[in-house]
Amino acid sequence: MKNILFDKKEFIKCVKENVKTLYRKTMAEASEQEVFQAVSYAVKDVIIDNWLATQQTFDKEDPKMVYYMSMEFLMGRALGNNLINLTAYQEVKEALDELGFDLNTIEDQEPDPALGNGGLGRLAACFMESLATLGYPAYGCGIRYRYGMFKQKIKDGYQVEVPDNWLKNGYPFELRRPEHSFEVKFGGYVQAEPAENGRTKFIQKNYQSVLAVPYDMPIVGYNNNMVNTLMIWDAEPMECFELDSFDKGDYRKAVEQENLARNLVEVLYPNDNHIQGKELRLKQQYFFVSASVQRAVARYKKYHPDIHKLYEKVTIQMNDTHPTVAVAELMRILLDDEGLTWDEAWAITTKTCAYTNHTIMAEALEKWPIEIFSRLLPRIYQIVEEINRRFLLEVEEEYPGNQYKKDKMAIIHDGQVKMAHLAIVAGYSVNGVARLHTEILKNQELKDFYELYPEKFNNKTNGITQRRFLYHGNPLLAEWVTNKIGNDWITNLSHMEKLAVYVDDPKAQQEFMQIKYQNKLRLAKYIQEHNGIEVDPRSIFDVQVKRLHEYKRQLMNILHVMYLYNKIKEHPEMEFYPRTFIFGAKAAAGYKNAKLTIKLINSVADVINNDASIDNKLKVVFIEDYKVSNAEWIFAAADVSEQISTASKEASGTGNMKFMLNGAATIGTMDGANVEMAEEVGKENMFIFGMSSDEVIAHEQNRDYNPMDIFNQDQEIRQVLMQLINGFYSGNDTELFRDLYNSLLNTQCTQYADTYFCLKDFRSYAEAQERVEKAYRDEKGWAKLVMLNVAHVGKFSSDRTIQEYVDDIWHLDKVKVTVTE
Ligand code: 26M
Repeated sequence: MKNILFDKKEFIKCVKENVKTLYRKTMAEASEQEVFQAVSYAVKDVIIDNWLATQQTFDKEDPKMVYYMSMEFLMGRALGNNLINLTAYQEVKEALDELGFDLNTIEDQEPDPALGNGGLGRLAACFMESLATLGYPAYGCGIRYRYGMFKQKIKDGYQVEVPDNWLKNGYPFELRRPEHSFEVKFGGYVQAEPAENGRTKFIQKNYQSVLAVPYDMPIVGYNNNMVNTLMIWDAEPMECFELDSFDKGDYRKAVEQENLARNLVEVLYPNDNHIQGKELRLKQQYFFVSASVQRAVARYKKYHPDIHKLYEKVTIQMNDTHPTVAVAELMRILLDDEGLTWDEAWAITTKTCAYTNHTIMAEALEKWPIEIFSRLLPRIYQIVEEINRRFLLEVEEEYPGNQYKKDKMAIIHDGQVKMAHLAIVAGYSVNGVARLHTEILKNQELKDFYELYPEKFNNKTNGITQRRFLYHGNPLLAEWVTNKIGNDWITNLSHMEKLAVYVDDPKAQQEFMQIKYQNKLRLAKYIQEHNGIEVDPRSIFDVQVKRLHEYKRQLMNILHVMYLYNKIKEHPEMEFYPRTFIFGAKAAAGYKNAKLTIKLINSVADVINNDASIDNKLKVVFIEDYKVSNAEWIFAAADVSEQISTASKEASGTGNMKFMLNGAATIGTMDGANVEMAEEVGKENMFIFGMSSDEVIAHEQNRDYNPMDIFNQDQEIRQVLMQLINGFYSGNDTELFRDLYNSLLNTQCTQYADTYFCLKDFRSYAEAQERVEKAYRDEKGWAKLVMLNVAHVGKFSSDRTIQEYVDDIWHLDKVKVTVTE
């Protein structure tokens, strides 16, 4: 392909020009941040041509589009991936070399756009990238938070949250689009007025409103000229005194309105799998959903006269229940703005909206108090009430006289609006994110709905983009793979299978492990620079990086480290392969046990890392500020991937797949997508342990698990637990870790002790870790095992996931973009 746009000379000229016009500087005077900006604007120039061409193709071919609505898009840095997808990474690297700059260092200047918490937000980002790469027309719809996920500092072993002002230097890859702004209304009341056609008109009065202004970010497809759009909405005050005529001169209200705009998009809620029912959160949800649905309908109407066929050109995917007000907002637009009847509007809405469930954790199921919901969104609430009324008639028809069913299934019940029920009733598709998760939804959590609407339920096992998590994150391995099997894997990960012929080849094994070693060196250097801890790259890098949550059981991991330490101290002569336990995790700011677990990890690290007597056999590292950019390096350097959630609790997991792609072996439970990974690579090539989801669910239902039994019977476990409360890791402060101790053993503190079965699974976990060590000692066997993992990772590309969404849910056609000059 001709790449005149990345003619090196031209590019260098452009960068120099940008440095001059942006900063009135020469290259020699420019800072790395300024060079980053200049390079990014040069890259954006190229993207803009493809972006324009893509939009023109959409206008011409009029394809169906998916609007992927998500409160979170955890994009990570754009520069490197844009270059990769433009197939210009190498040229630009060389161009910068000539200018005396290192591309990696320049990439490092970009803030991580962290408009998401974890799995759900990162999945949205992978999906956007795969959609563009596969050539499917898509809009991502989200919020342009001023502050994304907080930055994590560790002070004295504790997490400290620092605001993430990602926009402070300006973000070169966004484009403000004020011409596509929309008004979004909150509060007030609804007035019913007779309309000319004999129907009733519903008019919202005395409301406050904000102006939603979209910023577009380009989503560059791999080597196909396609550039889709992520539109993230900013809130601006409506022109100050442009109040409803009713409110003219109401100064206090004008000020309130301005404050509303300021607060609305200020910050991402840093919770993962936990809700608090805060009013501002509901405002954020309605804000971006209303603006996005308005924009989708406006775009449709520009080209199509008949609103009844909206679903032929528009499909809305709701990323969890967070954007579920989309259902009612679309109904409102169709009823109130388009003047359709209820039945007409409902027929359209229920063919347009689809819902993805990401969790069965009870505390993450969204419920809004009627008081908040109806006060903030009075018209939307009326519509939800009517949806609920009609739905309950349907339930009555199916289960006559069964009040219990109605109570259980109602959208509005017990003073609350249940968003999942609304999403299921109004959606044409309900999907889980891994096979096991979908089965649990169908047979347990959403059983009633599955029985009523079996045809809506389907599974879409998650995936990840190999362009970021191998090509960009692990260039050494990417190049090795390409040398062995060609580069088809970049757009079709199932080609990785072809590596299978090399797994017994000693030379290939050696090359593979040498690359792993190089990546371990790279991470060791990062850890030395950022944590001041020296780690031995020849030790086993055993890694658990993910949000901190009790169900993910970082606590079980660190208890096991404490157990190993005791063993080594007691039996110094024991054979033990040196291991570096690496953690990275952010805890929600108000999540006490999660934060205390971080402190425990750091305290254990302090003791163990400073104990010269154990001969560097054990090291513990907590990597500060785990985020997309350092994740890429961490996956590349891992030997062992910890995927140890209590079975049934982790809907899918996606980190598990990123480790697998980078040649790490998984120690894990039969949970989420681990089950399917084991199916692909064979259980014998993973280190599976612990209770099955059925066993966990049975214990939960029978309430027959008592961790005290284990405490009483198992001396080594008891020793570890006692060390939580005898000051062993806390400078004799016996109270510091008392809450963790209590969470495991004391039924007075939580309803059930050890809710996540850390002690129950402990022995099985320790035994699996012994198998890991044994396997690692066998160098050839290990190389073969991890190479087999890479060879069987094909299924876990988000390209495969997206193709399934397209085939089963969205029904989109591919678009081909050609760029003419
Ligand atoms: C809700 C209300 C208020 C504030 C925050 C939230 C909220 C934010 C994120 C609730 C849940 C959130 O994310 C859940 C999540 O990340 N789930 C994960 O989704 C991944 C992608 O499908 C799965 O791989 C993980 O297993 C699942 O835990």
